[in-house]
Amino acid sequence: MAFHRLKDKWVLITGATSGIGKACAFHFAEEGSNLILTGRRKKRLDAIRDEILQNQQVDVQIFSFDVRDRDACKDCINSIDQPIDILINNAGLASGKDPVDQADFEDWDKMIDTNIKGLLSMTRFVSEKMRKRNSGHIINVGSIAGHEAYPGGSVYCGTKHAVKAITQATKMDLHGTNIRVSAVSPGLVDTEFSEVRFHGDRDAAEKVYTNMDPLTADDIAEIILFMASRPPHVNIMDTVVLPTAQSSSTMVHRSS
Ligand code: NDP
Ligand code: 8X3
Repeated sequence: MAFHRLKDKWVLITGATSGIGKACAFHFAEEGSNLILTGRRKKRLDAIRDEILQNQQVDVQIFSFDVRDRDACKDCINSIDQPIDILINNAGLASGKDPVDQADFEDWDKMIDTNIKGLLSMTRFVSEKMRKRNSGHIINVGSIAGHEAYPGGSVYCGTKHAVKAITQATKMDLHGTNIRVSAVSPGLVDTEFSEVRFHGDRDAAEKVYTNMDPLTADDIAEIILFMASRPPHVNIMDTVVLPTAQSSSTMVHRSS
């Protein structure tokens, strides 16, 4: 255990069934944090909870719901008795990479409703409680796509630019409280992200990470852990983190 400040804290992670959210679950549990894990795939949540409970002396609660369902977000937060010390707004996706004139409207709705509105709903319900306690930390998973745009990313990049703006405005809305608000903005991370983006096309997904060393979900979880474990007077606003082989959204060095 490296970060004593996280022991016994309650950490709610959205999108804990895979990738960055799942890695956060294991890393925070190792630090002695209690977990509230959410995502749509309940079997995965069950399995992750069981594995953590076999290895760590922490409490783990699971809630299976879609963050696009605002009532479900509200029901989840209202049914949690413990104070949520840290909210990790991680659930999100890219769906498609088509030019704006050819893109699919369903893809757009999925990204906007999950990455923006889902994140906002969770923030709305949790921050209300945090303000009453004058304590808490909201950590939003943004992206390099929130700092720059790329072809085929009009809506995904738009949603992540929104996450950047929402993070900044949330910090301002909670100005004068002890609540911290942060974002982490990764480049290429090897998770299920690309498989989801390309609608299950594994070949297309694998090409994204071919002949280069991408970031791992653990790399990002460690940064989130670092943010969350700073002393109460330290608020990291954002961290842009790229693989060494990546210099911008569109510049990726491949070995052959
Ligand atoms: P994964 O696809 O591995 O994980 C995404 C997680 O989000 C899953 O747990 C999924 O759970 C959850 N999720 C997606 N849609 C919903 C929904 N409607 N309701 C509830 N949960 C949902 O990808 P990553 O771990 O890479 O993605 C996590 C975050 O990181 C996303 O916000 C992504 O935009 C961001 N990011 C990813 C990068 C990358 O290169 N991988 C780089 C920069 C940012 P379930 O399907 O069970 O609901
Ligand atoms: C995910 C990274 O470059 O695919 O946010 O947009 S990228």
